[in-house]
Amino acid sequence: MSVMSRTLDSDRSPGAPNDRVAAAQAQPNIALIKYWGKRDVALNLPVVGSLSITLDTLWTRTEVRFSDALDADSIVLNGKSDPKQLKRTSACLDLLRARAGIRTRAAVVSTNNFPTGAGLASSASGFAAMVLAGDAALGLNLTPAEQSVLARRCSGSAARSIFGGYVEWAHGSRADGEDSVATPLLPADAWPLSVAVAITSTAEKAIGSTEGMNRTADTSPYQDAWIDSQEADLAEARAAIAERDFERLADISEHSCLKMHALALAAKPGLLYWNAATVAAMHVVRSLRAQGVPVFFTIDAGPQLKAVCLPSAASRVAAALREVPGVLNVVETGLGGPAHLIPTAAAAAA
Ligand code: 2P0
Repeated sequence: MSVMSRTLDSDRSPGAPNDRVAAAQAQPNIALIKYWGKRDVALNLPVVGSLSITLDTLWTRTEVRFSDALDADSIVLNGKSDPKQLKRTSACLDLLRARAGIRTRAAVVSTNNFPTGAGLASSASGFAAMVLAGDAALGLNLTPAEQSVLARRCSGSAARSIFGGYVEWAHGSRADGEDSVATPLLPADAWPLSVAVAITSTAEKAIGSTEGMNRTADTSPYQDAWIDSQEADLAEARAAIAERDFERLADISEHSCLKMHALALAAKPGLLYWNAATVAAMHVVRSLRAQGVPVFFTIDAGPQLKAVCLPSAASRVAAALREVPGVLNVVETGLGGPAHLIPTAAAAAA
């Protein structure tokens, strides 16, 4: 038995006969057309639609155990009790409890096989996995669209990690947000792409996405331009994907990434998510592309750079990123499938 699974077992609530338990795995997704900004903070509704790719070899595995023996919710993340995550976890469990009409508390045990809180969308895979596991534990029989709506309320980008491959999350127009849901555009194997994640820091980011988005909306002079131009960017990305046109997808994805960062940089105080290695890696990707290598970059609310390329270029791109000063590690992955249930033993052994 590994050290990790011993820790998880000892932290686990003792199983009681009437416990309702299930486990699920979800993968992070990377937005090519970015989500940034909320039109309703309480319901977590975005000001813009977004479009993403779901990854495969990076995952979150989560077990949710509802038990009458518990008098409070708990969360064990990567083998450690994590009180900082408890508020958001309980808020997500509350949504599941409301659906089931119960008040039973739950113990959540979750493991990521990648750094948490460093711009690798651990909240996307984490809350998608939690919603699937909670749904199964309580026998709610939610549709994937309903799971996406619930996951969105827990963390916006989690709406997209319910599905695999290429996914679009609509901003929706209803005040209750029920039409702000993700839908799959194309399965991963219909147009396989490779992704190299250049990890330039494993520290937790100083300013979380929610705070960053709200500061941007309140203070950035570019907020209206961001909202006004998003529909055209989404249409361009959809067309590029439908035609499997890599150059077209590369151009619009880098544009959306740089525009999101320009928007956030113009907040007061400005949000600077890049470090020196991030910028160096951007130049390396641009230089490869100028030499005809099919690759582009995208960067989220953290210092990691994600290079997206055709599979034929994957080893060359990863090798070039490994040479960048300040790049600590490069994780190579492809596009993956939807969030899915797993045996509870698999979550425990993660
Ligand atoms: C995205 N990001 O589209 C954008 C681009 C980061 C930059 O979605 O407040 O953790 O929980 O809804 O989903 C990260 O924000 O934010 C994110 P909340 P979330 O992937």
